[in-house]
Amino acid sequence: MAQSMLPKYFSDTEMRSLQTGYSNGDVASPILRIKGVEDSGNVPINIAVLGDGGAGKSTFINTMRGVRSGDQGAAPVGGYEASVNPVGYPYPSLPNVQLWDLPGSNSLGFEMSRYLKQVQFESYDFYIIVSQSRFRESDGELSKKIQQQGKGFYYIRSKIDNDAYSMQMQGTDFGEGQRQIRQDCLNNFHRVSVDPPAIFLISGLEVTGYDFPKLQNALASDLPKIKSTAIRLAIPRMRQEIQRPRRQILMWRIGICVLLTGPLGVLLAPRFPIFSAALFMVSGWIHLRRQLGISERELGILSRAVAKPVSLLKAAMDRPSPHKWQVLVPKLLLGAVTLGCTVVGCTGRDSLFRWPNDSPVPLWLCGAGSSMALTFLFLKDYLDSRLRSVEHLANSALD
Ligand SMILES: Nc1nc2c(ncn2[C@@H]2O[C@H](COP(=O)(O)OP(=O)(O)OP(=O)(O)O)[C@@H](O)[C@H]2O)c(=O)[nH]1
Ligand SMILES: [Mg+2]
Repeated sequence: MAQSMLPKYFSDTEMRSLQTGYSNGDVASPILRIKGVEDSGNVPINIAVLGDGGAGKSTFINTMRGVRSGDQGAAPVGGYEASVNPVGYPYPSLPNVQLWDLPGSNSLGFEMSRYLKQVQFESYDFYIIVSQSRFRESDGELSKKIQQQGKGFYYIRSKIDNDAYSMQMQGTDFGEGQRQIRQDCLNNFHRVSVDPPAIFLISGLEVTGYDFPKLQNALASDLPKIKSTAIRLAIPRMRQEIQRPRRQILMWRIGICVLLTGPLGVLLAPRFPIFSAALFMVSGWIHLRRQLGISERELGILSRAVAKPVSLLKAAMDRPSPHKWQVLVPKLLLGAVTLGCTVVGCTGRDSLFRWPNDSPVPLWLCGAGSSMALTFLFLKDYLDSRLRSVEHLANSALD
């Protein structure tokens, strides 16, 4: 599938100018630009229509768009021309919405993971699972994957006209039959531990019958929420893209600090690796802090533009990382090793570690290695946390 189907909020030129501005300390512009996109409602929304082969996906898309299967530009129906790649169709009732006709999840002969990769599953903003006659295991798997991404979906039981006919032939009350189908879907979602989505029983051949009108209304009223979720989920990606050039430069500088920590430490004070680590961690930290600090002026511009107090924006930036321990433990361990090498070196109790030929070099190398690793982790984590605080700032400004 073409890369161009990923939501593109900025043109290449715009992205380059935001990257340059950001590198020069302009933090407010990217956030305000994202806000502009959100306010304009001009957010491209890609909806994946997926499910088993023959479930009625293409028929559903055609009916949504008010075209028949034989019309020009209609999605091919019947499986004869089914493509291995998703195909996008504009949905005229809602501007900027594309319905993507995905190949049947069981029709490419792939395992689920390969199928998901083939259709770039994670690049869509919303999903509609189409299923016929009963809940399939693949429906459960797909809905789990959608929920894991924090995105929404609808569940469609298609070909309900066939069920209506069978029930009529068997003398079953159709209202009761529908209730049972819904209940069965709900039970299955609970069974696979997925929060049940909105469920619609439709005939892809009857736009005014069964739950089809309800589904169209639901999509129209859910669209603002789908758009804001799409933007929220895109922010980390946009942030990474805008910050990429600056991060690269700063990572180079961190690399230089790390390279200096080990050799310089061994040359100047081989018995005291903790001192060279401390020296380069502190100087690197000061440098990164200066480079990545957000000025009061920038915060003021942002605060006025989004009508939120500076104090609130600052508080959002200082939000702690959810992975505090995962980040802290390796640094503590490396710190302990570096400190241990220093203590052993200082107190002259290094005879145990002298090898071979009574040489202190292994101890020095151990100290240099751990001090380099410690400096690297400390500065890289600090860099990432500073860059992440911009994301928190963006989320708070856009809330
Ligand atoms: N009775 C009835 N037939 C339907 C309905 N939806 C689709 N069909 C028929 O089911 C067959 C398959 O429909 P498609 O829309 O091609 O199904 P698909 O899911 O796109 O199939 P693949 O692209 O092969 O994965 C066609 O013959 C459709 O006419 C429906 O709601 N009711
Ligand atoms: Mg199809």
